Amino acid sequence: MLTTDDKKLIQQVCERSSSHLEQFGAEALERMFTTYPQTKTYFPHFDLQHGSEQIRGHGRKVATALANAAKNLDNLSQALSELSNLHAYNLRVDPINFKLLSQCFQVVLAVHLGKDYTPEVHAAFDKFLSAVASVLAEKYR
Ligand code: ZNH
Repeated sequence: MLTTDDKKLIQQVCERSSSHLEQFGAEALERMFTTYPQTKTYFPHFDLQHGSEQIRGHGRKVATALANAAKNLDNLSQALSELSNLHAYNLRVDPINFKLLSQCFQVVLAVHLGKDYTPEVHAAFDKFLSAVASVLAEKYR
């Protein structure tokens, strides 16, 4: 469960990152593709070279979805319901991968926030990204 303090930290970080959504999203994706190459199999139609238009565009979409979720921390299921359908019924991404991307997002935040990426921010994002991942996985059967 996210505490009131967690929610504040998440929203502060998202506001601070709002002008870098594409960059942070793309960096997280590139990090995921390099660190966990098996994740590339979901993107056979993408140019996965560093800085490609598709990575940047998709990075922006994913990070924007997260920023939007951060504005709806009290009703994540509702806020993410369309994305949840998409991942469960159309994309059929193995939910294991949500953890991998979350991990990569944390590292990107740590790199950019530096000393502001405190253990408290880390803990809050860990809970937030896990909550997002469970919503995205909740319609699988
Ligand atoms: Zn995902 C898509 C979000 C994870 C895979 N995604 C997508 C989108 C979004 C997202 C927003 C777009 C949609 C539209 O267009 O409508 N994701 C997301 C999030 C997350 C995710 C938030 C977490 C956190 N995904 C994921 C993973 C994977 C994926 C992990 C694998 C690995 N997605 C995907 C795909 C797609 C998507 C494949 C499609 C792309 C294209 O464009 O084709």
